[in-house]
Amino acid sequence: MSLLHLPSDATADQVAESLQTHGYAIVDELVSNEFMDRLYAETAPYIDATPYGTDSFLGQKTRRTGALIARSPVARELVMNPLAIATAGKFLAHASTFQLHLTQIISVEPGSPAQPLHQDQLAWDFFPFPDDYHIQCNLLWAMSDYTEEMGATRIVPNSQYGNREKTYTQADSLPAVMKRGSALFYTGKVFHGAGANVSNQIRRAINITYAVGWVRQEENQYISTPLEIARTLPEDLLKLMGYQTGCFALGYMRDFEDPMNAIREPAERRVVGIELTQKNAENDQSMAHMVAHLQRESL
Ligand SMILES: O=C(O)CCC(=O)C(=O)O
Ligand SMILES: [Fe+2]
Repeated sequence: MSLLHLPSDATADQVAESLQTHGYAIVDELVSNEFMDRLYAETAPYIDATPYGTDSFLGQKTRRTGALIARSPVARELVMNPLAIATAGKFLAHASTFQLHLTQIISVEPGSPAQPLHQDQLAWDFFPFPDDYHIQCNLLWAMSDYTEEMGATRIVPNSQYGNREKTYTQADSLPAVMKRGSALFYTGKVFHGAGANVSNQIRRAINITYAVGWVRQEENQYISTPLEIARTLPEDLLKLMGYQTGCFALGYMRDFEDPMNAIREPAERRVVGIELTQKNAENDQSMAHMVAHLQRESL
């Protein structure tokens, strides 16, 4: 048995459907080798300088290199990949907004044992999110080929619902074998983990994850990306990094201002508030969500 694959022209609907049903989707060769060459060229000095993990979860022969918005313009392109963004938008549409949760190159080096199987959503202090509330849409983009021997990420198919009492072993999991440039999409609920690397090559992936806008981000984007760099970035990327309210009022600055004011002081300060919310509802998903809620509650 092997995991399901979708072709590179798969639609966001297909990927979101597979996430909903199976907890994962592998999209083959979504970006080119040449793209991954450029990503590696930009990030190699940081990867080389990254220490190994300090425990068996992070991997004592695994390097995790972050701050990729600040460090790599090519990584920014991947964060904004149209299929990733459209899928996250659909899959997390029950929330007012979604945001970037982390950017991390994971280099699993030869001799690295398998990572314990886990659900990524446990990062929020082990809170038992209900089965029908998805909190994350995650991607691991293969920067090297992904073979079982090299430590391809292992997925426990269909493990995302009704599993509170269950424990899984490596034998329940299957390797996400894929070519360089392919993307493994997976939910915050599905059990998975890096495989053991029994080869003599490095297994490398870039983990880019998105979460609903009301939770704390795992990688602190405001500290990881210095303001001088943030000021050079496009607005859609900045919003995704957290320079927008996560839902009504969450994340405002100073006197109820839009956090984008920290990046670009506009002639007229943008503020957040219900009236403004109603005015902006047509072009802003977060605002539209809030207005619908206010109407339901007749506030
Ligand atoms: O590197 C991998 O294959 C998976 C890593 C992972 O699941 C994690 O660090 O949470
Ligand atoms: Fe994980």
